[in-house]
Amino acid sequence: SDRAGLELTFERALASVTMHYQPIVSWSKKNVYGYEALARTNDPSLSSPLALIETAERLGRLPQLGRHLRRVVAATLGGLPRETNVFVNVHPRDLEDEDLLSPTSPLARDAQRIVLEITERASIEAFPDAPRQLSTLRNLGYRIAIDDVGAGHAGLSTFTRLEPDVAKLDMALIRDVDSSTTKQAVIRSMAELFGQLGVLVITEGVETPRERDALLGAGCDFLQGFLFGRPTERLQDPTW
Ligand code: G
Ligand code: MN
Repeated sequence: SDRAGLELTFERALASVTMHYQPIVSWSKKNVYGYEALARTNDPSLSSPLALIETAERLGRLPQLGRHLRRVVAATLGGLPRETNVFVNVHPRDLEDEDLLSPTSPLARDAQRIVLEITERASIEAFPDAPRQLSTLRNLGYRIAIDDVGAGHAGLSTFTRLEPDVAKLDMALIRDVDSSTTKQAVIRSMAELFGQLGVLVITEGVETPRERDALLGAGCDFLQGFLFGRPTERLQDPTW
């Protein structure tokens, strides 16, 4: 059947997943604050992480996908410098998975260096237990980031409700920020607000020196994007 075929494709894609790591830098310190783990498959029919997630959703296998990805991260952590933070994407629905919430899961022993990124694109408001689950994760030592801020449901209520440690500003806000005084003003006020709340701000998708300079001018310091390094399987030093 179609379903059996899809199951097979999904299993094959899952088995081919590798983790790639992209640096997040502090410009002022000229060091790597952390790496974001990004899944890649070399399966032609399910090559993008998004296609993999959509298929997992259709098959009701989202928990299996999340568990597998976190296992691959845990298995590759040893290749990263000890002192760096590792950013791991989790689907809001993963917050319901006992494997993630467990103190004996593969990632838990390294929780102190793990920042779990929860996307704001899928409304986290639809997950009423999220605050309780996030506090369980915090008690295990993880930190929490809200991903793609400014792209989706980015309500400020998300921040008062979830009290994350980190906000990752979406690359749509960053793109051509150097030629938009509006974007600069929005980012400057977000950087100020989050600074006052004690939330660390990371800007994603920085591609050009002009974007970088505009972000620095708007009060940002933690930067991620192709300008500093692409996601790669073998760690590379960032380009400054
Ligand atoms: O949703 P999330 O923010 O986790 O998505 C990160 C994605 O953005 C990754 O697939 C990564 O390859 C991509 N990415 C990272 N840096 C850049 C960049 O500078 N430009 C573009 N276009 N994409 C980037
Ligand atoms: Mn992310």
